[in-house]
Amino acid sequence: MKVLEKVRSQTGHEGNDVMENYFSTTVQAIKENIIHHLMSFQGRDPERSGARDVYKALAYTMRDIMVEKWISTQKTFYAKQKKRVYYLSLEFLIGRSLGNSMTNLGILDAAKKAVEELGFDMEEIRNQEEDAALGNGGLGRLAACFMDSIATLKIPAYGYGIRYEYGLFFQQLVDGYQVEGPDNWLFDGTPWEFERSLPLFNVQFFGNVTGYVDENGNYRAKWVNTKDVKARASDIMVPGYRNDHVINMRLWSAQSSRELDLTDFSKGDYIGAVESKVSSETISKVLYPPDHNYAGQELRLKQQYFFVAATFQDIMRRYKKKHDSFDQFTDRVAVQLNDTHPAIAIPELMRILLDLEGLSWEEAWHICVNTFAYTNHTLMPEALERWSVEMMGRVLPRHLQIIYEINQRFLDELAQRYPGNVRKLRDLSIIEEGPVKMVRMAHLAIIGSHSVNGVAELHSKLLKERIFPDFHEFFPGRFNSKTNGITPRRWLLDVNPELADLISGRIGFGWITDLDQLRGLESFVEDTEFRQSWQRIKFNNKKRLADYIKKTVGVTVSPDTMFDIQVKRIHEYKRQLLNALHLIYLYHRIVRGEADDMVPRTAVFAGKAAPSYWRAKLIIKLITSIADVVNNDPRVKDRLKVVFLPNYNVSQAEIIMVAADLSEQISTAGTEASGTGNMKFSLNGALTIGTLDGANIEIREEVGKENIFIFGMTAEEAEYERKNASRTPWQICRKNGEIAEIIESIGDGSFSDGNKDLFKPLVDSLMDKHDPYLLLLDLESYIDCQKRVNRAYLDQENWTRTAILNVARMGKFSTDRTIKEYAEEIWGIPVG
Ligand code: NBX
Ligand code: IMP
Repeated sequence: MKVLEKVRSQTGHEGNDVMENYFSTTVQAIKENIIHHLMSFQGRDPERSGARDVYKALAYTMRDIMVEKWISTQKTFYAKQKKRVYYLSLEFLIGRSLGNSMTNLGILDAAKKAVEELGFDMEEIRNQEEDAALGNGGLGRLAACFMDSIATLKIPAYGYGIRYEYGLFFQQLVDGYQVEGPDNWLFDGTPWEFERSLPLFNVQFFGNVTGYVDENGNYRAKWVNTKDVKARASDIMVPGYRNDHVINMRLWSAQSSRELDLTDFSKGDYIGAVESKVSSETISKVLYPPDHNYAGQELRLKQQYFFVAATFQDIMRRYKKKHDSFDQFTDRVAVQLNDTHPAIAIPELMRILLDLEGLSWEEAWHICVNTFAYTNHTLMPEALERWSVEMMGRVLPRHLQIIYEINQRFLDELAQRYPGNVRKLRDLSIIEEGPVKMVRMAHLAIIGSHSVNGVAELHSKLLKERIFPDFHEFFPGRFNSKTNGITPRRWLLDVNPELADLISGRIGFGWITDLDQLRGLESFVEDTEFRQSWQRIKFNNKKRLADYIKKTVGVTVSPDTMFDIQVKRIHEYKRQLLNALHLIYLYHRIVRGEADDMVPRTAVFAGKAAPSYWRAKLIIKLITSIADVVNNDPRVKDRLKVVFLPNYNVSQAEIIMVAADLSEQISTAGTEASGTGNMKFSLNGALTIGTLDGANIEIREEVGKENIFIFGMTAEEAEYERKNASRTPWQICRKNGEIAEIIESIGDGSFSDGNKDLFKPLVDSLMDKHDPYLLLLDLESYIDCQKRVNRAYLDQENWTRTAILNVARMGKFSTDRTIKEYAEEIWGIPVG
């Protein structure tokens, strides 16, 4: 306040206008700001600066513009005293920020011109940026898309997460195998964050719980003798689309609670003192890849609690500025838990309200349940998080007590409702009994929230019927569905500027914030000129991907072939292997000379496997091995190429998605919660080949079943087959010689220089009658469906018509729609 008054008196400006547009966005002003940043902050000579310097200076320029808008956005939050939403996520897969912020601020053209006038090319500048890979896959990217929509819809909200020093590992292919390396994305800092010196919060670990009687004669617990770590905030600004609204993601880093441990130091143990500083700072060092073996990983639990404890201190600080009781808490605060990763927030809020604020259990529990909502992202029972009771009790002793108390009260209610039903009590308990007692975080999240949502219709239905039926019965109305989406700003406007221009030229710009308006494109389906432009744009995008492939893996592919693409995390349930089996099928046909009617294809894969998931890594090796054989067999000529692109990330996805003709979404029905890649492809004019799984079902509903290639079992049929195995892989191979041949060729060393052992584990799983992913059972249907794709592609005009209809009917899959549903139906915040 004081600074502002001073500026006002010196400049003679009245009221708020000193603050208004402090940073101008004309070409001239952007140029001046770039030069200013080069000199004042980077100490560079503008005449000798390179693309990287200019990238940073431009990023700082964007950040300046955003922070001004952020300050006024925050002020309106305070002025209007509205309910705020806190989106808690251990992952935000942001990718690059420059393009998106220029677009959303509406200064892309001006910035481009400014950069050009300084002698640089915008493409080159944009390529200087490191990806912020602070997430593993769909869950993390969804959080990033949500932030864009929340800002665009002007919802008072914050994202909270961890500022990992190392993001998702860097994937290299060495001899066709995945090799992981560190993703040191912060080696040179990032221009997008504001590192805050305040607030600096204390986070406790370990220690023990004692009790005392407070001034009112009530027993209160006290957590003492703890080892503490400090949490320091960095803010990353997120601008809404051309609406002057800017929100922030607050990411925490761990900092040693004392610069060097003085007791060690005074004992003369200098190195020990440094080690203990380093060890407290490891908490925010690295993003964990998904692993079924978290249970014993203390550091992961510490990350989760560190993040939650810091976030709740910040939430409380903000709430207490304007309130001196907790009566209005649930009218002012909503917390969305992105999966169970932050679910330790439930006992943490209880601890704050009970131990620090002195509320009764009933009051605290009422606030807790009405504050939290939990989103589930998986149908795999083995992927549900569990922590050993022993470890929880050691690292977070007070939280374990609270969890036990929550559980006891819940079990008492259950016992009342279902007298004598021991099975129910055992199945629903937060604590899993057994040789090693475990805390089931999903149960804690369901019991401690007023809303539990799945991320697509089928997923939500299966959560209710298959994964948590007893909870659904006990808490009717608590379960609901929020179908995922993607932000059209990044996933069409930014990544496919030519297509965006073509679309806007015909139907105007309204679609950017109201994706349903894409329906207007349907009337251009029969417009030959429109279709030609459409095809030219797709061709250009394919050409760009072809160049990228050449540059990264050295394989020459032709943009005249069908680009058949599967990019996503490598996982058995996503069935990259099914795609690989089809490619072997095509290869065999070509070799046998039966491929006259075959459209030349380029099959592209990309994705990372969890470092501990050896079977997924073997699938990568199989794909790269098929690529080696197929791409080097002279009989194949240019009819088939197979490419595995290393190090899939958001910025690679941006090049890939727009270039696809065919999008592979082929998970076993009933396994993929939703998928969001499916939406990105379709929004950019690829046709989908897919199973009736996740959001594919809703995509089919929207685009019409004649405009999508669906094959395979339904979720119900898959469930039935898993139980009854009506057809075994052996029977299928006996009946279908071509399928038998595919499997044999993997087993006999055809793709492994004669080594029959290498892929044996994959052959064994394919031939196992208990294969949970049912690959062989869907293979015939998949191959048939691919034949339909092949025929359809021969008619390019009709293919283009279908592609246009796909884009025209993707309106539902905007995160603007998803977020509006969360806001109105879960958070109790009306939207515009
Ligand atoms: O979340 C994904 C689902 O698999 C997709 O079907 C869904 O579309 C997407 C968004 O709802 N899940 C996901 O990406 N999970 C993880 O990345 C993950 C990360 C850490 C972990 C477990 C899973 N411990
Ligand atoms: P925080 O909400 O305390 O994290 O502060 C974020 C931003 O909101 C600050 O930088 C201020 O611009 C603004 N702000 C913070 N407190 C107040 C308030 O009490 N009234 C109005 N604006 C505030």
